[in-house]
Amino acid sequence: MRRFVPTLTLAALALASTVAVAGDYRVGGVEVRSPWTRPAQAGMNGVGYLTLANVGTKPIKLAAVESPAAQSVGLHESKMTGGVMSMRPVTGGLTVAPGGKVDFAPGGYHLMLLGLKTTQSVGGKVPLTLVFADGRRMKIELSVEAGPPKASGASTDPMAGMHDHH
Ligand SMILES: [Cu+2]
Repeated sequence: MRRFVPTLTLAALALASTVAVAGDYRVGGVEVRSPWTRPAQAGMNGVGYLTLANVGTKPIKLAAVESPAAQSVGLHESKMTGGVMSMRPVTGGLTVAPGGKVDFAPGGYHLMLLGLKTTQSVGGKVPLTLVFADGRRMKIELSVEAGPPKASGASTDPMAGMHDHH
């Protein structure tokens, strides 16, 4: 039995190295960082944010997003045009080049959770499946937060300042 010990140790190390930070996900060349969403009532729409990074050697293309917690999930992009914020669906998927990343963040790309089936409260989790063009499916969870989980100097979120006292 003694010869199995090194194998187990290596397996444990390999497992540890794939988990960068709590709440982050990595499958193959795809890394999802800081997935989060805001509190919202059942029946309302929710908004999901995360960073999608390509740490592999081939382009990845996010084709669709599914969630058992919503009627449907859309890929949206917010744009400021003439002082008015509007959003539109992203059609044809979203491609991330090797070494690149796309930030889903307030004021830009976001996941629109249409018709929430249950109320999202702070501290809760919202399950989500990212579906890639090559058929790969990646299950993640958005953590329900009152504001962006990481302080960022150049936040475009008008609500961000209201949560600074946390
Ligand atoms: Cu939207």
